[in-house]
Amino acid sequence: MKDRKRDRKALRKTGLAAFMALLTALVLCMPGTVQAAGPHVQAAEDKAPTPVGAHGALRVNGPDLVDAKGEKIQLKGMSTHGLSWFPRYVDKETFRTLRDDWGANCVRLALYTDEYNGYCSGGNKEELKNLVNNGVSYATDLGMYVIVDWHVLNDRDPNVHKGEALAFFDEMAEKWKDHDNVIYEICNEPNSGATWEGIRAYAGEVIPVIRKHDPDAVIIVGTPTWSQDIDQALASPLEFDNVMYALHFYAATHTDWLRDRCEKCVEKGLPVFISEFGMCDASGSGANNFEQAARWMELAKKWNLSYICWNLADKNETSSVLKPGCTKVSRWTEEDLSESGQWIRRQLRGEHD
Ligand code: IDC
Repeated sequence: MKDRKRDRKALRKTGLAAFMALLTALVLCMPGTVQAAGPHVQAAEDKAPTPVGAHGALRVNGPDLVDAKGEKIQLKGMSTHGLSWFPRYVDKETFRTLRDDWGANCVRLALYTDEYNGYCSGGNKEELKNLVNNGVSYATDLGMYVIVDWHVLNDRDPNVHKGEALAFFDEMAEKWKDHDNVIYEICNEPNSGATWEGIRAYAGEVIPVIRKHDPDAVIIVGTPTWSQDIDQALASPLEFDNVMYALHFYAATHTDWLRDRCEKCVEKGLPVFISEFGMCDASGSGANNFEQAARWMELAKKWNLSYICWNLADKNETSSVLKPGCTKVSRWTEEDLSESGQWIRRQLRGEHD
């Protein structure tokens, strides 16, 4: 599979190089066009590579996420809010602004399973799948990594909607199997009594369904207690390659004790992915605690942990990065951003370092 992808990629590259050479030769042979052609060809070469263009297919190596060259890579970006409630941010220009102005290399598409109008609770499945598919296409066009997030929350235990999860991931993985940029997150936050044993059993069924189509896709697995109990995953990890375990934090709620757990697990070799976090408390609202958030970011930097911020919407809650009532879906100014939005944009741009 990997070889097939590589061959295809090499072929594309060779084809493109040959085409560019031919084009350059043709243009240079045309009298009077040399002056005009020079800077144009130069400009095309100068164009910065996209994140996926630069890093290619990712895989998990020990605790690290690494790129096609085997070098460590940190994914950083934004999660959408629930796709059925805020579909308008599934927009190519939204993602472009996140990439070019915010410095994000990844977006996460949050597909709630059991909330109001969730995928398994009355939502329009075809419309929701279209949103996910469009999101993946836009991210692909822009050379960004994209996480397809099966957003278990109200359902508590991913086994509740396991049948639908199997059908969904079967369809997604078949559709996107040739894409190097798609990451599957198979259960956002098991909680309230959902055990690691149960999650393990669920993962043991869902992962093979994805791997049947895409043997080397990176897969993120949620952990008990709203994706905080990564120590349970360390005690009994899954027997699959290219798997990472989700750790979620909300900085005003989860402080030293969860950072300590995180560090201990990573030190022992557990691949951890912060696929959701907020600077406020676990309700998604309340006051932001930027001091605690900054400590989390230090930890992420130290261990090269990928992180995705919750949430890209203009909902009237602290964790939304746009001010309530902001109608723009892209090219936001500082005034369009909430306090959270201003902070995370600076963080992603590296301005806090
Ligand atoms: C919250 C949203 C809120 C929505 C609620 C639905 O911010 O607008 O009404 O979900 O139950 C999580 C979850 C994430 C939560 C978020 C804040 O993954 O879905 O979003 N949170 O509560 N885990 C910890 C916090």
